[in-house]
Amino acid sequence: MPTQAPRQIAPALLSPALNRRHVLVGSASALAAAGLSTWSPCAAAQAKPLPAFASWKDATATIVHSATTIETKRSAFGSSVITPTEQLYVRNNLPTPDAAVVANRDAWEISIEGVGKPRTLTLRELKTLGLETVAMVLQCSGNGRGFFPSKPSGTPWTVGAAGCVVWSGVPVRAVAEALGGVDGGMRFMTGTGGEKLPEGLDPKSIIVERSVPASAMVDALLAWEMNGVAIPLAHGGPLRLIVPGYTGVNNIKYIKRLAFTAHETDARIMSHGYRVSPPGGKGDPSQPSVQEMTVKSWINSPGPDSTALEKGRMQVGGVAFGGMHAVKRVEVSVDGGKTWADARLVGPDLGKYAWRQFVLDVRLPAGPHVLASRATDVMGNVQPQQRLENAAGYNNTSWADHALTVSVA
Ligand SMILES: Nc1nc2c(c(=O)[nH]1)N[C@H]1C(S)=C(S)[C@@H](COP(=O)(O)O)O[C@H]1N2
Ligand SMILES: [Mo]
Repeated sequence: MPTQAPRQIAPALLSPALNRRHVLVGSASALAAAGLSTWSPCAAAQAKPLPAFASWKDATATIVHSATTIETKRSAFGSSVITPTEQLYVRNNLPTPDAAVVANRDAWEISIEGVGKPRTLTLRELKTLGLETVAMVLQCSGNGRGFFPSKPSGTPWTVGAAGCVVWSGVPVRAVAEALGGVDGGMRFMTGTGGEKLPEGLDPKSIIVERSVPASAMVDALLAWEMNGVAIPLAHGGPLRLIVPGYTGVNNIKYIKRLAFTAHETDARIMSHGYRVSPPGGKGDPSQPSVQEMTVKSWINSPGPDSTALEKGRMQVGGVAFGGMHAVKRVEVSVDGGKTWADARLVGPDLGKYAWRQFVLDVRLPAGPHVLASRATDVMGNVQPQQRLENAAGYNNTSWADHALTVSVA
C-alpha cells in the first residue's frame, strides 16, 4: 500500500487554536461532501524502500524518510502497550556498524571509567553482574517536529519517532558497585557510541557521545535485550545504554565506553547539537540540552489512515506518558479542545517510564471532528496546548499540534 500523505484541511473547519497542520481521515464521499479533494493513489509519492540493515522492519507499518530514519505510522500503534520491534522507529546519526558486531555478541567490549577500578568488560562478564528489566518510552527529541510551522531542518517526524519498549540488562549502578563505586566529583554519566567514524573528519564533530546527570544512573541499564530478543543491530545491539525518561539521543547504541566524568563531553552532538535554542538561532553550550521528557499524549485511533468512519459509537484511543513521572490522567476532546472528558486507562501499567494506552467511548454525528488528547502526570504537570518554539523543532508536546481531524460520513 502506498503511504498516504498528510493533507491540509480547510482552516475554516478548525477551531482557531487548531488552524495548523492536520490530518484528514474519512471516506472519499465524506471528503467530497466537505468540499475537499480526495486522495488518489497515483498522486502519492513513491514510498522509499527499507534500508538493508532494517530490511526486516514491517514495511506496511513504517514510513521510510531516509536510509537512516524510519518512522512508525500513526495508525500502526496497536493497543497492547509494547511496540513490536519490527514496527519501532529507527534513527542513526552515523553509518550503522557492520553486522559482524552482532555475530559474537558476548565478545563485545565496553570500557568503564570514572570508577574505583576502571576496566574493560565483555558483554559476557556484564551478564554476570546483574539483571533488571524496564519498560520505557523511547522517543526521538525531534518527534513532532513535522508539526512546527517553521519547518525546522531535520526529519519531519509526526508521532512515530517513539515506541514503548521493554529492555533487559544490567543496572549501571551494579556495574559501578562491582568496580569500586563512582569516583568523587563525577557529576555526569557519559556514553560513547561504538560506530566506526568516517575518516578525514574531526572525531569530536561526529562521534555520538552524550552526557546525562550522574543521578540518571539510578534507573539506567546496559541492555542487551529488547522485547524479548537480543537487541538487533538497527537498535544498538549488542549493547545499548538505556536512560529511562530521557529522549532517544541519550540512549547510546553500540556503547563502547561508559564514563563517570566531572564535565559534560565536548563532543559536538552534546555541546552544540540537541540544544533547545531560540527560533532562527544555533545551538550552543549555554542553552538547555534535550534530556528529560515531559508529559505528552496523542490519539492514534481512529488514525489518519482510517477510511469510511460511520456515525455513531466509536472508541477513541491513543498513548500517554509522563517522561520522568507516571501518567495520572488523560482527557479527550472531540471538539478541538472546547470540552474535555476523562478517558479510561487500559491495559497493564508497566511502570512510570512506560506509556499507558487510553480510550474514550464516544458517539460522533456526521461531519468533521477535531480529536485531541491531553495528559497529566502524577506531579500535576499538564500537557500544554502550545509547543515551545525552538530552532531545531525539539520537544513538541503540544496537544493542539497532535490533534487529528476526522470526517464522519
Ligand atoms: N551510537 C548511537 N546511538 C544513538 C544514535 C546514533 O546515531 N548512534 N542515535 C540516537 C537517536 S537521535 C535516537 S532518537 C535513538 C534512536 O533509537 P532507535 O533507532 O533504536 O529507535 O538512538 C540514539 N542513540
Ligand atoms: Mo533522535
